Amino acid sequence: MLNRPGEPLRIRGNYGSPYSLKMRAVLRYRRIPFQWVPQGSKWDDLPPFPLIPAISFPEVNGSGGDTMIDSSPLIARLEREYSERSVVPTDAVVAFIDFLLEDFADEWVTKMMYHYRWYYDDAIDRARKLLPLDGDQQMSENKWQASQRYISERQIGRRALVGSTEQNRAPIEDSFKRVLDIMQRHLEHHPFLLGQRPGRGDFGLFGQMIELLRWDPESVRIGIERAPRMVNWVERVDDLSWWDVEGDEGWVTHDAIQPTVLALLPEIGRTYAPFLLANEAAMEVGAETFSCVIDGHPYSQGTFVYQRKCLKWIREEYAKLSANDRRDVDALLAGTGCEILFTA
Ligand SMILES: N[C@@H](CCC(=O)N[C@@H](CS)C(=O)NCC(=O)O)C(=O)O
Repeated sequence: MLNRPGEPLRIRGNYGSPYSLKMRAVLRYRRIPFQWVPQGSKWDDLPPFPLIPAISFPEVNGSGGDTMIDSSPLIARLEREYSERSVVPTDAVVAFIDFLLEDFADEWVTKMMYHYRWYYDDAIDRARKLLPLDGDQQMSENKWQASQRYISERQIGRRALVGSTEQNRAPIEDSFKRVLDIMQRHLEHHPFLLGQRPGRGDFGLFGQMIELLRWDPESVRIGIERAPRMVNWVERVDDLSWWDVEGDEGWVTHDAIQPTVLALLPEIGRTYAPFLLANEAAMEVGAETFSCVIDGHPYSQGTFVYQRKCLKWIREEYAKLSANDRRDVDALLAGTGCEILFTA
């Protein structure tokens, strides 16, 4: 079915999917009318895609509707097509930091999410029982049992590819705890990462963290212990349609980014930056797996084409900065370990 002018966007997702909840939260905050379509349900008539979320855009002036995936490019498209309540900071330096934070959340914090969902037995038990019901609450008992087996075997089988292994446990879990500690401090004084309004980094972090802090038993327990403010934050960011913003107001200027947000940069430099470079180097020689040192621990996983693309996108955003803005970004990144993204 093609959308017609005036119809809402349609978003295919499920409740266990961090990127689906990320995009639903963006649409809610931006007050863009949408209809939620549970993936694989009887209501799901969107064209097939390998990933969720997918968003189906209405037809405008006979242009033909279309459907696309991938949350970051989707956010960029929504920015082009809807002007109110933007999630991109107006200061190019702040926007670059926001872009980097979103990517860190999407690609590194997601490892925490996958790990806490598919590594611990009680988490696996919960996920395998609940996830199949997203698409069909009235699923027959037999089908439900079969779906549980299928999903848990498949996801457990992919742990090593994503990086959730005994060897990588310390770098992933330690990073989760440090991010929680930083956010607990940050949220003591500020509602969002970069001012009085949420940016793309907030939504990226929200998507992963709502799963970690509301779903998966071990990470929920750690969250309550270390970062109750963050647990509450994810509930709030899920629906910010009520949050008032005036035009372009509310963003921090680049010389006023909070120290608690700047504290996330060395976290990126300690974990995600060496990961991205090692993945890129492995892809260049056609390796299927790679090893590197993250936060002093040996770390190995399968090479990821998509994450090489992420590194390219980060470099493109950096290249787009004016000379002055780049100088300011360099000053913010100096000594964080993130510099290697641009100098290697
Ligand atoms: N880069 C994509 C990632 C989306 C993604 O990985 N989605 C997961 C669910 S959260 C998925 O659909 N995985 C395919 C599968 O499990 O079959 C985005 O930002 O939207």
